[in-house]
Amino acid sequence: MKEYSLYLGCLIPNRYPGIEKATKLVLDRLGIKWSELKEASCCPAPGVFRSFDQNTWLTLAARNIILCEEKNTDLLTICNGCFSTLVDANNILKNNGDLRVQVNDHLKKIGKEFRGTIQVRHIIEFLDKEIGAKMIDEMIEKPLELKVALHYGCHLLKPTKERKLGGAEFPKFFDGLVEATGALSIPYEGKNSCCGAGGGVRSAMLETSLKMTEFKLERIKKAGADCIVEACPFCHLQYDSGQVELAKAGKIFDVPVVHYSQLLGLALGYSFEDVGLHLNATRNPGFESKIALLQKKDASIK
Ligand code: 9S8
Ligand code: 9S8
Ligand code: COM
Repeated sequence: MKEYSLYLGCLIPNRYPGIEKATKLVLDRLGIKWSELKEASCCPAPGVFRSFDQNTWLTLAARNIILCEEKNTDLLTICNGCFSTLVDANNILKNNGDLRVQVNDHLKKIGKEFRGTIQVRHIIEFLDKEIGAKMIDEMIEKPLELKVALHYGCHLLKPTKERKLGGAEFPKFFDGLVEATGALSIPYEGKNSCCGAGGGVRSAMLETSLKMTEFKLERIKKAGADCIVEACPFCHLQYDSGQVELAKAGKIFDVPVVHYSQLLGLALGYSFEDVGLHLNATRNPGFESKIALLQKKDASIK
């Protein structure tokens, strides 16, 4: 298997270091060769930088990609926003000669050049294609009988023409990985709609963004989910901190939020603290004791 450079982005090291730790534990356990992409900058965030200035966005993204080209590794992201920027920028620069010349002209000033030799991967499509749900299922030590409300997040699926990850309206690849941990991915209304955070909405219009989050949480709660699972720290932040913000207005949901790396970590036998779930703002003691109970069960009775 190839070697991968783990690109952490901004939010995970700064706001949810538990996701970073869980991802590293899980990659090691799955036998994936990885090293952290040091000296990387913000990807930069697609909904913000790309919307304002395409050339600046492309040049900064190219620099991050080049760091991987220099190490001769593919780039692995654990955030939908980072994936969106880096996979799109990589494709644009590989296919558009004019833009590549412009970007390389800027990069020459720091002695760098985009060559187009690596691929950008997102942990979910990567695990689905390179490891597979079946293999993950076989490695599980603590099957987690949980009802999961899965949130794909916009940037993992869209634009559909570019992502080509299979069934943008009714995708299944992430559900398969969730179910490999022993959980049930339950249907709920509005499953593919936005969490409310992206595109600068959380920073510019917090109230509007929270209305979108409330829309999702109402439906997730109604469907009887034990937790939300996502693979994007911005969605994680929006659901997790968003519930604290909504609670101030008397809207209580108490739905725990779990990044897929953390879910997989729990199913591989790592504790709640090992995978950093104690660092969430929204804590639900009922959920925590359920996890502890499920982890006491033996995998042989799966
Ligand atoms: S880096 Fe800077 S703000 Fe963020 S986490 Fe994901 S998107 Fe890329
Ligand atoms: S959903 Fe709509 S734009 Fe996004 S991917 Fe993550 S944050 Fe939540
Ligand atoms: C969302 C990233 S994951 S951005 O806010 O759209 O840039």
